[in-house]
This record gives sequence, C-alpha cells and structure tokens, in this order.
Amino acid sequence: MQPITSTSAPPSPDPIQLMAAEMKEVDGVIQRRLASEVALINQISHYIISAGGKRIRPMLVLLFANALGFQGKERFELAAIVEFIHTATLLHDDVVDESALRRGRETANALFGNAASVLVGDFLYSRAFQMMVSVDRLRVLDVLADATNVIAEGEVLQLMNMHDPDLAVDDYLKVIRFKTAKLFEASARLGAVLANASASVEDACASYGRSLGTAFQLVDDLLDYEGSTSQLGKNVGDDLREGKPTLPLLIAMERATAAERMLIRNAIEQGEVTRLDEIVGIVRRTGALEATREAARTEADKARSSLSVLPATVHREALLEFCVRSVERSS
Ligand code: GRG
Repeated sequence: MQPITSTSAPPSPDPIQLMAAEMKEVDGVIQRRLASEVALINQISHYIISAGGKRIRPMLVLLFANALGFQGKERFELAAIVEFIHTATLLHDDVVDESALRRGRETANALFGNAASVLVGDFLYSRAFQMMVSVDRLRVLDVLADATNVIAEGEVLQLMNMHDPDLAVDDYLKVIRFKTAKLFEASARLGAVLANASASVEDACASYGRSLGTAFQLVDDLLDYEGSTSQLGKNVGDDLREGKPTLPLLIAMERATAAERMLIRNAIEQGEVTRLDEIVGIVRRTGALEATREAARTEADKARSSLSVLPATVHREALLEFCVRSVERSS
C-alpha cells in the first residue's frame, strides 16, 4: 500500500518560537548595554524595557539576517540597537502625548515625570549610537541616522496635523510612513546590510519593512476605536483626546451624515472626548474600521510580494506570517 502523504503546505512557523533562542541573546545584549552608573537611568530603562513589548523590530533584523545567511554576532547588537531606538521614541512619545498607560502599565512619565522620561529616552537613543559605532560599519550608521531623523520629522509633521479635520489621507499616510514604518524599514534593511546583500535585495527588504510598518500603524490606529483598554494595554480613545485625525476618523467623516460629520469635526478640533461613545459608534457603523483594516491588508500584501527576492527558508516563512499577524492582530 502507498503511504499516505499530505500534499498541503507545512504550517507557517510561529516567528516568536522560531526566534526564541536568538531573542534570548538579544535580551542579554540589552541587559548588558542598559547599565549606567546613574541609578535613575537603570530604574526607568529597566521599567520600560522589561514591560513586555512585542520586540518586532529586533526580530526583523534577525529574520532578514538569517534569511540571507548571515550568522555573525553583530546581529544581536543591531537587534538591541533598534529596540533601544524604539524604546526611546516611546518614552518621548508618551511625554508628547501626555499618555498615562502603555503596555498595560503606567507610563514612565506618569510614574517618574516628564523630565526623567525625556532624559532617559536621550540616554537610550545615544547609547544606541555608541553601540552602532562598536559595530563599525558606516552603512549601519547611515541607515539609522537617516531613520531616526525621519522618525523625528514624522512626529513634528503629526504635531502640525493635530486638530485638523481636513487632513488629506496622503498627508496622514506620510506621517505613519515617517514615524512608524521608517524604523521597520531600517530594521529589515539592516538584516540585509549585515548579509552584504546586493542593493536590489536590500531595497526589497526595506520595502517589506516599510509596507509592514505601515500596515502595523494602520491597525494601531483602528484599534484605538475597536479594542478595549485592557486588551490594548493603553487607553482607548487616546487619539481623539489628542485631536489626532487618523484614518478611521477620516473615513467615517466621508461616510457619515452631515450632523455626525460635524460632531467628529468638532471633536478633532477641540480634542474633546465627552461624546467618545457616540463617535466610536459612528466609526463602527460606517465601516471605517473594516476599511482601515482593508488598507492595512493591501500594505501587508505589498510586503508579502517584496519577499520574493529571498530564498525559501523557514525565516522567510516567518516574515510571511508577520504579514498575516500585522493585519489580524487585536492588541
Ligand atoms: C528619540 C529618535 C527619537 C525620536 C523622538 C517621539 C518621537 C520622536 C517619535 C515617536 C514615534 C512613535 C512612538 C511612533 C509609534 C510607533 C508605534 C506603533 C509604537 C507601538 O509599537 P509596538 O506595538 O510597541 O511595537 P511594543 O509595546 O510592542 O514595543
């Protein structure tokens, strides 16, 4: 008798399980590199770093390095570097946004104050640059100096867009490409830089990161209206409270009645959330959340097609799995 063989494709690997051993190495680098003789720096940096972030950006560095056959130890250093930069931006962002909750805990600014948060963000950011120098590759410095500069531009652009209900979708997309997708892009590109990939492969990896990061932020913005505070680990409605015109609101305004549109416009202009429940109701009823998720799906599809330059490995499979998870996630 013939053995029964399955013709279906093997299940996609769980990226987190696949990278668990390597991420332990990254944790080791993070712990070693956090050290400072200043007690408050140790206290705040450990508080935020150990708060259970998803560590997507370091995983991108590792997955691309592996997918392209690079096994050197510098990959752990670079993975820790992008997590430090990410953490510095979170510390600064929570001060700018006056956020009180992140990763299910009080923000560092709520607990230690704005000044301490900004300064420890500066410590992490500058420590990341010390680490880059130790990697001793000009191209790494080039990619990350450019990325951090663009991230800062994105935040300033977003500041200029606050309270503007007439924001164009393209201008909204520019902000998310700058403030969020740029670090995903740099993380993916760095994996390719380590592996000395050709310029075209490097650009395809960067393009994956850019699209994945855009999808990720689109979903972040819709979860602000879809999720619950306990599920998200941050306060629902924060974006509206700040007067941030994100895609769910822009789409809802297009589809709502004149009276509803006026309600949303006023809320964006005033940054008031007294009628948050009504606005969430409008956003949900008009299908703005599904439309935003659909936009994220389109970006994730773009990311997926960028991966055709990679050889078929388990790491490439994990990168494909990220495309699914970035769209389907609920926290
Ligand atoms: C220090 C370079 C530098 C810049 C300061 C404040 C600022 C300029 C930039 C902030 C950019 C920012 C916070 C963008 C949002 C990124 C985002 C989607 C954060 C949430 O990422 P997750 O879900 O977080 O990966 P976890 O908690 O999982 O790590």
